[in-house]
Amino acid sequence: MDPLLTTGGLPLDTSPERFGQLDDVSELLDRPGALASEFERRGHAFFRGLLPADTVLAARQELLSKYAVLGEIDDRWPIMDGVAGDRGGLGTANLRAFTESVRTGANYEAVILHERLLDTTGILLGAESVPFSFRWPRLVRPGEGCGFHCDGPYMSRATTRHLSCWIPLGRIEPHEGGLVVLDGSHRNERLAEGYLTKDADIDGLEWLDADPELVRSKYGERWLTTTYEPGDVLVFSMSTLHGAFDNRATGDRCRLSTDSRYYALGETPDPRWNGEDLAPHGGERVFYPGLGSWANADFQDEWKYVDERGRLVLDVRDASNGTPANES
Ligand SMILES: O=C(O)CCC(=O)C(=O)O
Repeated sequence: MDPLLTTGGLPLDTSPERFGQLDDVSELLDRPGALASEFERRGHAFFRGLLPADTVLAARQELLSKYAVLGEIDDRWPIMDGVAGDRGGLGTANLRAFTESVRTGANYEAVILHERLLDTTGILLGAESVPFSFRWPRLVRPGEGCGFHCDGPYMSRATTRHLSCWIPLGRIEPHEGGLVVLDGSHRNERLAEGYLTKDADIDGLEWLDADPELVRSKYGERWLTTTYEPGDVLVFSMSTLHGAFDNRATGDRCRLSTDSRYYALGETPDPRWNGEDLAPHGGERVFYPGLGSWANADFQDEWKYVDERGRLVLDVRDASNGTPANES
């Protein structure tokens, strides 16, 4: 029997009319016009093996070794297995410095700045592709996932000629925390006229409803995912609704992936994520996903307050309904 797929603890209906597999569109790479039209039509494009697997696995090794320094990864097992640790160093580490080091590692950059990725996103953007200054590497611990949302309200303060790439840094089966997109959602009028007109910071957005069946029936057709392999890349538009399955991997393994954004050369990108001295979502915060579940109120599922020395403030402010993982 296939493992249970859940989002936010709720089971997903995997009957064929509600759930399916992502189609690999790699064969369109030598027909740029057709590829761009397909992306426009579907709101996403999945490429199997776009990047060299060894480049991706070198990034995995680099990132997991860094997370092991915090005790996030237990190196009594092979680092590459990504087994969750006791997080013993998390309370005292300077997370501002740590997250900067993760985002700027040479092997990590070799993935998100890879020529094949820039060329491919360039085809989809219809212009030379420029990476956003900020990047979003993610370690997702057992039990954690990502709520449903579109990237538009978080990324579209300036140009709308931009897109998101989600890249697994290792093999990820759906039940191990794979990304899931809602087919048809990018042309859903209800989203276009409501949610997608908002600015996440100004309007204080949280995740959309947690119930996958409710979200599917309101905004789209079928949930799509796959078993991701190192080298695969999923590209999606700012109006494509997506989330990630809860990580229910055996052996306490973490999911490691990265998401990054690219815009068309000549456009002005969202200043929240571009330029120097960024302070995303205001205040003293670092991108450190997980450790609890707050429906993303005040961005807390992904952004954590730190003190003046970069140390995690575990009791995240205003987490009135939150459930920090260490209190469960
Ligand atoms: O990897 C995840 O858990 C979520 C990624 C995501 O939401 C994104 O790439 O926009």
